Amino acid sequence: MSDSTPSISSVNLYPQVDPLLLSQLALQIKEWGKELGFAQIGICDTELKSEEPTLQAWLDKGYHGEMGYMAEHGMMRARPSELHEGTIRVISARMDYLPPEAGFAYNLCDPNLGYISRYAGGRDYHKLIRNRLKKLGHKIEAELIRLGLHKPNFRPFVDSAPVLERPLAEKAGLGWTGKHSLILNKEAGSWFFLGELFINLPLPVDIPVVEGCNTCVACIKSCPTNAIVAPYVVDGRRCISYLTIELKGAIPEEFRSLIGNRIYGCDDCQLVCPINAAAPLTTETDFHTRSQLKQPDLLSLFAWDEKTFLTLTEGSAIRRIGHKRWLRNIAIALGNAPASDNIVSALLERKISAEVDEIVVEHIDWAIAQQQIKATSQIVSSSRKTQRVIRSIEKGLPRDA
Ligand code: B12
Ligand code: SF4
Ligand code: SF4
Repeated sequence: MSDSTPSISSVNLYPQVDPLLLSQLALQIKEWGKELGFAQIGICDTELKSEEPTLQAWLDKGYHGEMGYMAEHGMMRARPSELHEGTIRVISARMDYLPPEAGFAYNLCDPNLGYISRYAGGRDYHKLIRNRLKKLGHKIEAELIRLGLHKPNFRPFVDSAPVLERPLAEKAGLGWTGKHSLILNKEAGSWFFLGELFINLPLPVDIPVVEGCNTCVACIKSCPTNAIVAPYVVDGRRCISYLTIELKGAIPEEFRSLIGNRIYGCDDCQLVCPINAAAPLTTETDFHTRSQLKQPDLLSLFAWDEKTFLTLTEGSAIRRIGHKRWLRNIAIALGNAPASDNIVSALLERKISAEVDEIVVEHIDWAIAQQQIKATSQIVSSSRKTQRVIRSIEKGLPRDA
């Protein structure tokens, strides 16, 4: 085959298809999306050239930290047709995850409880959303075959692959980029996951929404670790989500007190966001918080041995961090809890258990030192920013407080 011969997947297989038929199909796809549990579906082209300089600047500043995969694929992240050959449209989908009885304020108020990001209390979303997107692809395929047309070439993506999901969602009309860098939707807030179906079908595209945050800066002001370094720009290395989930080694000391009782991820920038005031609850029972992770007591979680950890987090995203990082994170929260002999005993007991490594031991030592300082000085540590977040939840999110 000569270099100029297009490969099968890059040939437009649908040159003669009536635009009206494609418009009807786009509407049908949105209906199927709803039937499959998606809150909304939008369609966009693959042009992301304007995002490349911002993505490059973010990488050049090292904001990705240890997330090597963010830099590894170069600008392929901004070029869907390079990632999956032949792609000319992206079907962008969002699925709500806010569980009922989220109890945000109650959880953040009590430093003896661990706070787990509300996206992670139920089943791992990656597989669930990818399977639903695959089903959507098969429905489109069946319809095209029924119409006597070629089979489409499609591939689903959720999070893990090098895809610029948020700019795609914005182009597809699912919402606008908030100053915390997440996608916000006027009716739904930001408590949703994103996923995409890359496809070689020339569907009509949707129009991006014209909305914005206006003068609000609540998320920037409330971020416990000042990770939102400028509007729309998050220094991943400072974000509690990165520190507690992505970072494999020691958590830098400067962030430990600021982490408070957040043991897996963080929701603060979303909790103070006024657009989230009326966000809908998820319709997926799989995303409901498992009973053992609802308002969990730190000491009980710290007592889980590895086997218990693996059993109780089976099928959940939390399992990915492994038992040692779990202990590392809880040790920090115990160091931030009010002085207590029970906590110090649990830390000392854990320190000599067979399940810890050097990193966990170093965090345990830090926690014991924090406990000792508090025992002698009667300091009750609760950051002013967290107090403000709690007040904001109680005022703005009464259903979820
Ligand atoms: C790496 C990553 C992280 C990192 C880095 C975060 C970050 N802001 O980049 C860490 C681990 C910190 C993280 C944390 C979280 N994440 Co995350 N994360 C990702 C991932 C894998 C890539 C994001 C990325 O490309 N970052 C690189 C930067 C450069 O891209 P960007 O922020 O999108 O930047 C673009 C825009 O901001 C824009 N931009 C820049 N300047 C300006 C200026 C203006 C005016 C405008 C309009 C735009 C703009 O240009 C940039 C380049 O295109 C995506 C999944 C994916 N594949 O896309 C999930 C994803 C973004 N994460 C998600 C979630 C839920 C979270 C958390 C809420 C989880 C939690 N509760 O702990 C937090 C939120 C933290 C936050 N405020 O961002 C969801 C967001 C869903 C949504 N509603 O938007 C995603 C989409 C996963 C998914 N499939 O659902 N995450
Ligand atoms: S998730 Fe938490 S730490 Fe990360 S940017 Fe939002 S408020 Fe800051
Ligand atoms: S808190 Fe305010 S600035 Fe931040 S994303 Fe929400 S509306 Fe935008």
